Amino acid sequence: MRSTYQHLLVQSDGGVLTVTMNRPEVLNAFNDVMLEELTEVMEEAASDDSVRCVVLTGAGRAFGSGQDLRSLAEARASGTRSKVSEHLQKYHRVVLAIRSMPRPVVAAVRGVAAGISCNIALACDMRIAADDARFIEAFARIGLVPDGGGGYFLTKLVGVGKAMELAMLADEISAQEAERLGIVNTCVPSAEFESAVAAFARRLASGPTRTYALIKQQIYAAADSDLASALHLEGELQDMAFETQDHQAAVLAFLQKRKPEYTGR
Ligand code: T3D
Repeated sequence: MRSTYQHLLVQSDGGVLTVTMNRPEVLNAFNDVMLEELTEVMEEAASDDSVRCVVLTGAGRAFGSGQDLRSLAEARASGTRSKVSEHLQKYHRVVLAIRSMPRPVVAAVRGVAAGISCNIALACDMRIAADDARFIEAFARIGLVPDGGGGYFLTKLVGVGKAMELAMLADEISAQEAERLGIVNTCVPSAEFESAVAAFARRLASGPTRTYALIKQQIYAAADSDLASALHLEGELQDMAFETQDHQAAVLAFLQKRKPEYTGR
């Protein structure tokens, strides 16, 4: 992993990789450089055994404001803009990198998460929000459909009717409402946000990492399959979990009345 990026801050500590989108002057709107850098980091983290949890967050007062509309308008005016479905493939690559990464990825959302930034937060495995967070499927406000997997993620998280409302009306939802709807896992007071995110990430980073990778595979497959297929996959994944050192050491620790220590192997 590189030591510096143009629009990201990347910091590794105790197995937690914290990736901060860093264009605060435009509320961390995505330009192509930031999107490419984020994709690079997520793809590299997936094969880096020292990373046991990834936290994605934004610098300053926001998580992110979606696609940079100024660079979009400039590219359009200069005729250098590719077809939008081609441009979207770049976003799809980062969404798929997050979903397939064999590590838990947590979005830590402070302030606004709008447009495709909102949907990248939804692509993460879990979300922690500060109580000032707000989520906006802003697309319909500018005549677009939710992209970056938004239609898929929203439907899974809140169901068809609510997804329809959030996508069509594009109203802002508060952190508290997002927690009630199941969009965020937990909402914490702003003053406690950083310590709550750090504690959550540290806990995940000191868990049975290989088993977490299997759980991630299991939960996402189950969301898209029938019971018979889910039960079949469960058996295959449990065969693998049974072989991990963390499983075997944790059983021994239980029998010896000790707390287990997970090495991630
Ligand atoms: O390219 C493709 O592949 C298509 C994909 C599209 C994906 C999408 O994400 S579409 C949705 C794009 N995003 C939006 O439509 C949201 C636009 N922003 C807003 O509606 C508001 O800024 C917010 C509701 C997010 C926040 O409002 P507020 O009042 O807290 O902040 P603000 O004053 O509007 O913004 C602060 C600054 O950030 C401001 O710049 P200034 O005036 O201080 O120089 C504003 O222009 C800038 N900014 C905010 N969002 C964007 C942005 N600059 C460029 N692009 C943005 N998306």
